[in-house]
This record gives sequence, C-alpha cells and structure tokens, in this order.
Amino acid sequence: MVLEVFVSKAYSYFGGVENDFNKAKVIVVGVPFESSTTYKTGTRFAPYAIRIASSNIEFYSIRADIDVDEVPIYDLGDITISGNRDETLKRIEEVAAILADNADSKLIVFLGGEHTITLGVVRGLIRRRKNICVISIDAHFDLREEYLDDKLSHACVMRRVAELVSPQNIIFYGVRAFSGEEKEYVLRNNIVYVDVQEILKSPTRSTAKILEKINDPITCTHVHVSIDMDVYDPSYAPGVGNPEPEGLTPSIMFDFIHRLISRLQSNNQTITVDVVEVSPPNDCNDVTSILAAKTIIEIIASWYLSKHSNSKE
Ligand SMILES: [Mn+2]
Repeated sequence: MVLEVFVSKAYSYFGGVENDFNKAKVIVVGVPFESSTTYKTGTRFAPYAIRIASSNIEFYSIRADIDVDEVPIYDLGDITISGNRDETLKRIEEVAAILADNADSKLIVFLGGEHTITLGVVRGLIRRRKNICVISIDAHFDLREEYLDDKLSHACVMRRVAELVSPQNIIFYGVRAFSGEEKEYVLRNNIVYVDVQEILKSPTRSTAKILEKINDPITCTHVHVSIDMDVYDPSYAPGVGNPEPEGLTPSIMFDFIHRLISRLQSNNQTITVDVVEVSPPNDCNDVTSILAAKTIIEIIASWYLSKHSNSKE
C-alpha cells in the first residue's frame, strides 16, 4: 500500500493498543480536517480527543455481549491535511480507495473532522464499489446547493454526495433542523428520511422504515454510514460544530446501530463508517469524545458479532 504518502502517525491509537494491519479486523483512520465550520470551531482536534477517550473507557458491549477488546483494531494515523481543501479531499479519496482495495473484509472507520470529509470518502468508495447507499445519521440534511457561497461547505455535503450516488441512494435518520430549500429537495426526490418526532414516537417503526429502504443488497451493495455527532441531544453531546436541541439519546442510537449493522451484515452488504463533527474545544468534560468512542465501539461490536455468528434477525 502507498498510504504512507497521505498518512502520518498519530499521538495515540484508537483503543490505546497497536496492532498489525493484516491481523486487524477494523481499520481506523483520522481526518483532522476543518475548513468550512461556521459556528463552533475545533473539529480538527476530534481524532486526537476521540482516541484519548477510547483509551480510557471499557470496550464491553452489553447489547452484543462481547468484549470489543478482543477485536484487533489497526489505527492508521491521520490523513495529512493540506492548506488546499481540494488537495485534502483528494487525499481522503485516495485513502478511501486504497483501503477499499486492501481492506476488503475489514470494517473501515473514518474519524472526522468536519462533515465535508464524507464527500472525500464517498468519492474514493465509488471508484471501487458498485451500488453505494449512504445513510446520514444527523440532525441536519446538509442538502443545500451552496452555503455562504461555498458548494463544499459542511452544510452541502449530502447534496454533493447525492450527486455522486443518486438522491435515491441516500437515507436520513434523526433529522430535525433544515431549510425550506432542503425539505423541498427531499420531497422532490422522494428521499427516505426519519425525523426525530417519528423516532421518539416509535423507535421500532422508525428503524423498520430505514431497514426496509436499505435492505436490498442489489441497490445498496455497499452502505456508508455517516454519523454526525449532532444527531445526539446536546445534553449528551454538547461538543459539536452545530448543536441542535431535541436530539437522540445514546440508548435509542445504540439500539438503532445494532439493528442496522446486524441487518447489513446478514445481507452480506459491505460497510464503511465515518464519525464527524466532534468539537473538543466546545466539549464538556470530554463527554462528546467519549460518546463518539462508545458509538464506534458499539458499531464494531454489532459488526463483529454478526460477521461471526451469521445470525439472521
Ligand atoms: Mn449536522
């Protein structure tokens, strides 16, 4: 692999332990990239803070009943950020494409950075994977045509992704904050979404609606799961770029994640993940970084369990 060109070693490893790439089941790569943040700056410090948090919490998942400490994780380090945004997006794209080639059977997790990194990841994935669906777990649609004269703003990332994979191949979970323009785009393109009101009324029915859409291994052979940490309520995740009231609880999110990931696994759909928008300078007692680390642990737990048990839901 020629990843060394784009990646430099980080100060610590996700989970705090160094592992061998070939033996690893999970690959973690940091993307400390921030260029269009308009409110609470600091997402560039997130990979560092999430790694530190991950090194100081337990890895047992009670939902999966497995110790994620037993799942070897290889932390690649951080993608080197250029002063030029297009160059940075190109590097993210290259790393995503190289990992898709070389880590076929592994779970790949990108640690943002601002949400714009998802565009780089999907650009890389479409070079190597067919029939990609993207599920955005986010308080926002991020579907503006442009924001503050910038088409590559974090507020436009899913619009750019929709142009790559088709609007029918994007799905939203947890939305509650958007513009009239974005809602109109969603309705015009028949985009499937579940808002927070629906989730709070019936988490089970909301999950079923998402699974029904994403369940087809033909239209969604590969599923990229993008988690903007602002999907959580600010009381659980205060340290994000754009906090938004009335968000999800960790319990609802973890239940959803387990059902989503185990269904994708039992369908043999391949999965990549990004976790974005943690802003450590705006955090409180590191709770958002800890929640981001825990979210990743729950994803790994459900992915690993389903992969090894071949269980059908
Ligand atoms: Mn958001």
